[in-house]
Amino acid sequence: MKPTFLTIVFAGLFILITSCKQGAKDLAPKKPNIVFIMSDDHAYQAISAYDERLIKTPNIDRIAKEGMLFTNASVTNSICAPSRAVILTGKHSHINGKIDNISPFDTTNVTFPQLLQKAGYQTAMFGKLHFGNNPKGFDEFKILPGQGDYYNPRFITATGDTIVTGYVTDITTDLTLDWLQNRRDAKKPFMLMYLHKAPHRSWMPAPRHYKEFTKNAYPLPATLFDNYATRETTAGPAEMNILKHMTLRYDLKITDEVLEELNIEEHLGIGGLNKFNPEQRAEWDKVYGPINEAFKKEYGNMNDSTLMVWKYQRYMQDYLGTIAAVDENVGRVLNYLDDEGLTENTIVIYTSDQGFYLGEHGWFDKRFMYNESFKTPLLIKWPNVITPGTTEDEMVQNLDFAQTFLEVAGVTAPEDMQGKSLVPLLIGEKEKWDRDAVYYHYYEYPAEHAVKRHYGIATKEFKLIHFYYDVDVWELYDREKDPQELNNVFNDPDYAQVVSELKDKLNGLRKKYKDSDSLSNQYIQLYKDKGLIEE
Ligand code: SGN
Ligand code: CA
Repeated sequence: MKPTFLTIVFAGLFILITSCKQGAKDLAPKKPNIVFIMSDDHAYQAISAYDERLIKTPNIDRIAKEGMLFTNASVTNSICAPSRAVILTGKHSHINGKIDNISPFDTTNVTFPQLLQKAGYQTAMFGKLHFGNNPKGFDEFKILPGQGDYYNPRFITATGDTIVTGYVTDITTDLTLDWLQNRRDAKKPFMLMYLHKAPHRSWMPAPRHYKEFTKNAYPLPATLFDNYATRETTAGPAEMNILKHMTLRYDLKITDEVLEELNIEEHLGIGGLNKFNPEQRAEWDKVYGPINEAFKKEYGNMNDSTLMVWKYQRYMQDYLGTIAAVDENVGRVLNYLDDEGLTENTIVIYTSDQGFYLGEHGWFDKRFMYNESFKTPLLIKWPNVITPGTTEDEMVQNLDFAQTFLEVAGVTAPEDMQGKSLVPLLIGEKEKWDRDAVYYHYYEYPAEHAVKRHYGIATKEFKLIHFYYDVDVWELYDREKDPQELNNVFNDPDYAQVVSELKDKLNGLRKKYKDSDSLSNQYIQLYKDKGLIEE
């Protein structure tokens, strides 16, 4: 933390505290608490503070209303566990080693919770981590194994596993509130990571929401029928098209009986449906039974385009239904902070591990550096510090959280962290923010969804991407003229100058962040060593 800022915030808090009639024991200035809320695959398009077309999220929006909405926040590698590793370490994937969902997280990495714990913070984590090993630096954790289940989920704790009956989003919140209520040490500041599984595939809402959401119809995205022209060898082969790759059974909850009657063969399993108890199953069938009946009648008359629209609507109903519970539960936590008098001295962050496609380019899933999966929602409130209702369009990344939280706590960040503290933006000293480009690198290929390895640079105006390994393709997007990224202008002579400048800038960023072709080759070799690709 820069001394001037430290002085201002702590002096402000000191005045605030001493001016209350609380008595001498509370006179010491308090470091702010941090509540880091993250959901899994929550697209910014599905938060009404960003976009009102799909769903109302009043509780999440409240964070922006009372704080700051970031309109240009992105991830460095759009996939779950790598994003979490970047957040915890403040280092790019190629440095922290967690390049994909497959490789284990190297627990010798230094993480910000360890440093906060050492500095006197009480720390806790609840919900989805997805590392395959337990988090370090936490006084308490209850985490889902792997992806976790929507219904009756199992949690891993330091003292063994426990299965809790009910709906995962509600339970993750119950565990969080139980910790705040019963084990929080009022003498210490705390840092809480409250991490939702929802709205991850296979999108199973709570009964109170699927009854309501399955009746809804949603506006179609403009690029639902994208034909991938100018991106034939990159976007084209990806296996995440709603029509072609989203499954009727696993994703859209059409039963085996109906599929059999219609002569449709599918290989993906039934997902979370086998986790129901009989009461939950009966409640589910009451709503999804009639959907199955209707599909059985209509299927024969569907063509590719009507089936695409039907699938998109079913997808949105379940995906958005899971978000309704996330929003309600975020409200429960915000209300708890209010009721306990904690709001004033608590920073609340809402974000997602990455963005997601809600039918844009015909897709679901993420992984690409294209807009909807590169951009991630970010809302932060910090009473008495952030001016309420501020919108911030600077390019920030998940890479920046570690250094931000360390600065807030007055802890010097290790030299080798690669992000930038967001504190200048939070306190309105925008002139101190000098970043004009961000770096991205995705690795998990060959793998599910077939998104090829790529790295790239984004400025506010342009995006330059290099796809490699089994292709050697460059793409350039003019983000201002072509925000939907439909037109790759890399070979357009009008952009030759832009390409040349951006390539230089990209090389500069790769040097700065210590990424290189030889490192990329090492990570390819890792796949060969593991037998994930052939020699
Ligand atoms: C699962 C999903 C994929 C998803 C990955 C990664 N398939 O494998 O659709 O891309 O997780 O998601 S599923 O059949 O198991 O649902 S991530 O958020 O964990 O990175
Ligand atoms: Ca995710």
